[in-house]
Amino acid sequence: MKPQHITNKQTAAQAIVNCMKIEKVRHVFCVPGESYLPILDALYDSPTIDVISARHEGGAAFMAEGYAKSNLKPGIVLATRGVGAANLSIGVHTAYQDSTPLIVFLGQVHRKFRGREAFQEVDLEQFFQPISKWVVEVKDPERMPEIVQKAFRIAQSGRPGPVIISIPEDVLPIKAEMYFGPSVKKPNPVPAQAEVKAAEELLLKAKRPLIIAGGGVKSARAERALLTFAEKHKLPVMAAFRRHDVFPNDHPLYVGHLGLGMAKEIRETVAQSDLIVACGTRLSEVTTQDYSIITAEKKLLQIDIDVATLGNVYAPDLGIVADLREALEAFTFNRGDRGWGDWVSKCRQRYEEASCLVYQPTDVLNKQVIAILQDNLPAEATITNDAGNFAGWLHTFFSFTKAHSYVGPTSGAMGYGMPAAIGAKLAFPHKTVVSLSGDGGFMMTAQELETAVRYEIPIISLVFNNQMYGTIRMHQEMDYPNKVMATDLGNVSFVDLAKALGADGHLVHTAEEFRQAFKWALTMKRPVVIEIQTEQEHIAVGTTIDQLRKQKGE
Ligand SMILES: Cc1ncc(C[n+]2csc(CCOP(=O)(O)OP(=O)(O)O)c2C)c(N)n1
Ligand SMILES: [Mg+2]
Repeated sequence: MKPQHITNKQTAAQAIVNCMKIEKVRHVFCVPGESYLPILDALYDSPTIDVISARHEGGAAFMAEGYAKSNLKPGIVLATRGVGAANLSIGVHTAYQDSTPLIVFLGQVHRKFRGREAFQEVDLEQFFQPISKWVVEVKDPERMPEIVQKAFRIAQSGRPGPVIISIPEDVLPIKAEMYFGPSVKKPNPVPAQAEVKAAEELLLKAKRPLIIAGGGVKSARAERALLTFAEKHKLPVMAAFRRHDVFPNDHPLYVGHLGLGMAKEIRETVAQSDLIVACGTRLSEVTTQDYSIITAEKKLLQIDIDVATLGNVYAPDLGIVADLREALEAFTFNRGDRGWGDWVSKCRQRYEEASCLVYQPTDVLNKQVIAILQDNLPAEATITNDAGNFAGWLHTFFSFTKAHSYVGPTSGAMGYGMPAAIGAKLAFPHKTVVSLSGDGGFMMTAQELETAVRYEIPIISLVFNNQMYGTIRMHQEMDYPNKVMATDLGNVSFVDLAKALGADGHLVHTAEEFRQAFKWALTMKRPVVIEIQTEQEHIAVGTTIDQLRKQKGE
């Protein structure tokens, strides 16, 4: 490494915190452990970094992931040895699947005890290898800055993702001369001229092109470039799974979201397209609807910052490694009047049919709640969500119009929504942050409400309580009708739970009650929960338990 500044002797733990300062880290999320007390001590001496001590490492990791996904800066997590590592691994997996920059520091057992199955010992390098971009154990204290700075670089460069640093506890207090490099600047690769030309030729030949925009557009902050590009050529844009905010949903060029339980109208648009322009999407199982939508007769133009993502699922006719903003700005071709206007209008019409959100008092409560949210959320707001069928109404009907207004787990991890809201609120304190969860998912990390209370982080949590693991019940009814097993849940008062944890809450049964409660929540300066009692029968968007049973019976 090219040394930049040499400092006086300092401990390896202080070096870690100094690396954080070089990268302008403002928040770290942790559950404390005796294995890394020197890092906590170095943080004690560093008032520019706030430490958020969570109730569970899974919660801490989701907070850090939600923080990173909101403001595109790396999320930092600290935890202890095998036990903390096991607990937080769900957040690491989410960061891996969602391409979110995350850096995890784990105290490890003493170097002299390694390999003896010491107290709480886990070989962290093996443990995290399949779900991280890089995992490393630091054995030499003087190499701490080199490795930590490399971790910051790897987490953010190319396809972002999680990096794990394991540090034997005896390494942390050792003093050494430390050499620090400059802060990380992400490389922004530009497409070659020949690639731009080849891409333009593909586009010009297409009759029904369709852009699928994914997280790569968000991490390149290329939303505006995408809008300009799409507008110039009247190209339809579809959002990849849980990347709703990549393009304004109310724009005539937005034509839908490739999600779970997708409407047939949206599927029709993809089926009719003859060129897919995959922009910063890894074409995941959900985005491609079980790898079904990109058929042999379609052309595929894939642009991604990561060479390993190109062709990982489908061999593209043309694959370009580039930063999405650089790539979209490089396309300067002109199709003249032969734009794709007619094709776009049809696609948009289909999207509107599938997602029409007109407030009807007869609508199922879940849908009315989304309509009320749409009308009452301030312009500067972020929505986070958990995994579960309650989210279907949000994903189908809510219209995301601003960049960086949605934070959801493409990993489908339950328990994500509320802790991610804590992270999002810390990232953007001026924004209203609302999490949506089911009763099942909320209970997986409900304890973090106390973390929000302790640090005075005012988030609004909506809990859709249908007293069941509804999504799994739906699959159960589809495959094994009338045989309910393991999917019923007890009757929890989420309002009482919120109050017990120091937050506030309201129980609602009707749309009108929800409207009042939500208005009240917006005025609150502390964490609040709105428990929405929903019916089991309306198990998913557009279907009921009775209908599922009848379908199977036919
Ligand atoms: C951590 C985790 N465990 C299990 C699952 C499988 N799973 C997906 S949705 C779901 C039920 C969600 O229930 P709830 O949060 O109450 O939402 P609902 O579907 O009832 O609206 C389960 C168990 C998962 N996605 N994540
Ligand atoms: Mg439920």
